[in-house]
Amino acid sequence: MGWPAKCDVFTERHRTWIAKRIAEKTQEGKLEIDRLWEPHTGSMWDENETRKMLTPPPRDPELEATLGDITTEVVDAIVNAANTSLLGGGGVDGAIHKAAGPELKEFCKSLGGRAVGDAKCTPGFDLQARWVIHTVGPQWQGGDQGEPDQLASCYRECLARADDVEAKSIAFPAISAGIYGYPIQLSAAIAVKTIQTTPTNVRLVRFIAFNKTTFDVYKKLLG
Ligand code: AR6
Repeated sequence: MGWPAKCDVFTERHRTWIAKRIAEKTQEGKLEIDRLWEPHTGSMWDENETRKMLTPPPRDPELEATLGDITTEVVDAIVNAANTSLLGGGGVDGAIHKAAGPELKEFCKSLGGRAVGDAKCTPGFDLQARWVIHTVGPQWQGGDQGEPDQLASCYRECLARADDVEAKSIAFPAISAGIYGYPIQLSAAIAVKTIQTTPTNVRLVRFIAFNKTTFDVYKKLLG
């Protein structure tokens, strides 16, 4: 079977065939919707429907760990481990606000804060990253006060906000693993597992470790 001749409906057989071709092309890294569209389809085809059908389902993002300072990351979005006020603080929050410049705080004033486990996107202002996604991690209280679910929620919500703004690459600090006291072994395991199990259009997720111990934990988890 080949590309169907001009027609105004996709038969089930055509859909199956096209899906198979897409899977092959995606694996080869050669999926080019415009080229697939052009010679084989015509004015009687609904272009939007075709494009929707030709868009492959999201693939798993690439995951990597880096040792360094998140404020210098060249990605679409960096994540800030903020507090519920979203108005800045110490740790990575302070570093991000300092590097982004005073406009970030001004912008954050209009947001009205955020609950633990939630996330909100702002521009990156003076940062290399176009976006900052602010999330509020839980404070470690021994692990039986809902902290694991709240931390997982932070990672999920950050990916959702990244998808909202069509960010394709994102860098995360070890949310809650500093001032909020979450043990790094536990927090990193939740970070990696949540990212691996959350559907997203983000293509690259980078875990930024601020020290060697944290870096080693991520490296081990990522294999
Ligand atoms: N780049 C990458 N990671 C960093 C950087 C940096 N520049 N600076 C620190 N880290 P923390 P939390 C690491 O304390 O635990 C703030 O006051 C750090 O080593 O920044 O979620 C907020 O306003 C650690 O591994 O965030 C809140 O009140 C990780 O980032 C509170 O701290 C998170 O450490 C949030 O505490």
